[in-house]
Amino acid sequence: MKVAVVGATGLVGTKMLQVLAERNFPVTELVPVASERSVGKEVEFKGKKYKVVGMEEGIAAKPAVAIFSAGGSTSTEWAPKFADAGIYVIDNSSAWRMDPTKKLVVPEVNASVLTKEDMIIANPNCSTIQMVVALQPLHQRYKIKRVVVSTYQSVTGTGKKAVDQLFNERKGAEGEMAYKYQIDLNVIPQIDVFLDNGYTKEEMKMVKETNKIMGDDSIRVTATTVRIPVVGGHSESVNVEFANDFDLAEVKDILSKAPGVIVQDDPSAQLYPMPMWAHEKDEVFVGRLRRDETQPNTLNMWIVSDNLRKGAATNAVQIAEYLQQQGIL
Ligand code: A2P
Ligand code: 11C
Repeated sequence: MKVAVVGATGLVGTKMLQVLAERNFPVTELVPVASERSVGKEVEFKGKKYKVVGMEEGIAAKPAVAIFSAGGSTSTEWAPKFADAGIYVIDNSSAWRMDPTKKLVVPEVNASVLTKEDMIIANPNCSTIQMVVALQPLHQRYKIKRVVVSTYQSVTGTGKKAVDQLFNERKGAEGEMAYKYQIDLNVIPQIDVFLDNGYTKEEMKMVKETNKIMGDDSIRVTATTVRIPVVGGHSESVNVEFANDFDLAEVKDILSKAPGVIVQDDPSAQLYPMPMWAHEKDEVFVGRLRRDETQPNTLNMWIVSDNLRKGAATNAVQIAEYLQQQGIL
């Protein structure tokens, strides 16, 4: 299958190429697409070099599917043009996520909503993806009423410029600032811009996207999203109130059987998920499972995942795999 990766020179795009190769997605020809600045540059895929092309040429190449990670404005402008040419688009930007005519998909949770009519499919935000993968199996059993989440997010979520800022600061070197403030030896309680309600855009993405993916607007979500000087993955402290009571051993059992989840939870061995271990893995790691003793039917948990993989590239490739399994691609 001919596959285009739009934004192939970026941090997520590069990860897309890696994940497509690792998972042996049946790519017969790769079409790497980026901005005019990168046209003619080469990217490597499965030991072969491919020349980067521009948007028009990407469409003219007629790939079966195009996986976009080139920012919201690029997706807004170009995804419909690819779709009009009969190319399925899996879009990692926030451009189409809340559009009621587009599906927002985490395969472990709601792949079944997809049909062959869905030419533009939205890939959710990284911090939402890892949370819903862990919440969905518990929601099915105990019904979630309310979620309170605080995140500890990797600088890789911002892009290469932020990774450079962190390591420049660590070396004491001058460089461009991705954030308004120093990130090394600091914690920044702001991800993306502030909205009128005093929350950041990232926080409201976690609220709205969770309801849409889980198909249940009755789940109340409140979020505080925070940038920390870490690479490798996002971590989340999640407090979940259920309608029904739960048994902690059963919670562990449900999560350990849930698709895409690995339970790492053994206080006696000081075992819990950490970004250091989640880095370069495709799964969502869950631990620190314990009852919230301040109110009934409430669980505390700690969720970690590689934001560039399950939070972006892996989830997008899994959507493509699903389309292929269904004979849509
Ligand atoms: P380029 O490398 O040519 O700028 P990141 O999120 O790591 O910054 O990567 C963004 C990706 O999106 C890059 O591959 C970038 O290409 C691509 N991109 C940015 N703007 C455009 C655009 N207007 N058209 C096509 N690709 C774009
Ligand atoms: C971050 N979650 O960690 C952001 C990055 O909507 O896809 C991804 C933004 C998005 O900064």
